[in-house]
Amino acid sequence: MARSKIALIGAGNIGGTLAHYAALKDLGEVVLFDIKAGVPEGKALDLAQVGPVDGFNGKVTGTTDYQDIAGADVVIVTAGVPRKPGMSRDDLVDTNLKVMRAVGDGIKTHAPDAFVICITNPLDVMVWALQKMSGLPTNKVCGMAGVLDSARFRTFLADEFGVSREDVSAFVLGGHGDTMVPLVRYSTVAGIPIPDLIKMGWTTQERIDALVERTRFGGGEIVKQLGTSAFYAPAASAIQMAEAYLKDEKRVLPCAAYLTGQYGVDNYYVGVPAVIGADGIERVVEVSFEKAEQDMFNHSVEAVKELTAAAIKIDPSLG
Ligand code: A3D
Repeated sequence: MARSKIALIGAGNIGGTLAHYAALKDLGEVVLFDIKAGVPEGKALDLAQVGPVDGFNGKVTGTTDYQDIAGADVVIVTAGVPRKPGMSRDDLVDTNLKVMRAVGDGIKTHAPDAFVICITNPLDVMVWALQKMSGLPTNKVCGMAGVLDSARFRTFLADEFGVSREDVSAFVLGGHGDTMVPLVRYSTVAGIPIPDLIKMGWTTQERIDALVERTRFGGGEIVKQLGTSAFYAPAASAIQMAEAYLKDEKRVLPCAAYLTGQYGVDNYYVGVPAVIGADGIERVVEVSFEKAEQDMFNHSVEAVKELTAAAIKIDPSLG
């Protein structure tokens, strides 16, 4: 059987890390694409030379030519610019929208059957634009944010309780911005909901509230220290989604999915739990909200809608 092909559009910090994870997990042949000649080729050569040491045989190549992504099964998009300290994700709209136009054309022409995972920020608007610009079906285009935001919340919760990170599950829904909605009621330690753990005296509501706030600004915390965006955990999160598609795992993962009435939202990409399998986003899972959760979710959706309207102003063909 032929190996799967994974095309990575953008060979920067996340792109390079994605290639490394994809190779180590032997997910298939990896093609790194970037407009900066030399970068994808150089990174690919370096990564291919990891093969003899770590035991993977899939080809890793670098290119500046879209023809080389032809027939890709998965395309992961990180092309564009990341945040610098003091910037919000929303400050990137103008620049990254133009990048999505070129990437959308490349995918439409050369990899129209791929499952596309967008990571470029501001995520919910970029994935929405990329779907329109590529013309791929909405179930085959999604955004990575929820797995990362949930991983951040899970890390903070595990540290708080002094338990394994693996035993903590959490959902973070809504847009990938400061309005994201970490759902405490649906977050558990080995199936025990956080509110029960508060009653059991493991922690307090105040401490959980502080962790929710830290999760909301978890990306910014790293930008401030590093001077640029996080890349290890974002790459690991997108690879988990790619693997779910390639292996038809039916994983239930929070991701930016196109909504057609679910959660009362129509024609926008918003972070929700979804089943990922061989058909891409196979199903959106609709959980019920309490009043306060619904208010937070609505607030987050409003932020996504406002930014989408701003994108349409910049590129009226999207309207
Ligand atoms: P960086 O290391 O700068 O890599 C971006 C790469 O894109 C660079 O190598 C550029 O040369 C390349 N590029 C620019 N324009 C094009 C183009 N038209 N076609 C192909 N390649 C191009 O950034 P990064 O890898 O750290 O981050 C990439 C994106 O991910 C940024 O927009 C970040 O804000 C975003 N990001 C999102 C999350 C989420 O959770 C959604 C987390 C972290 C970063």
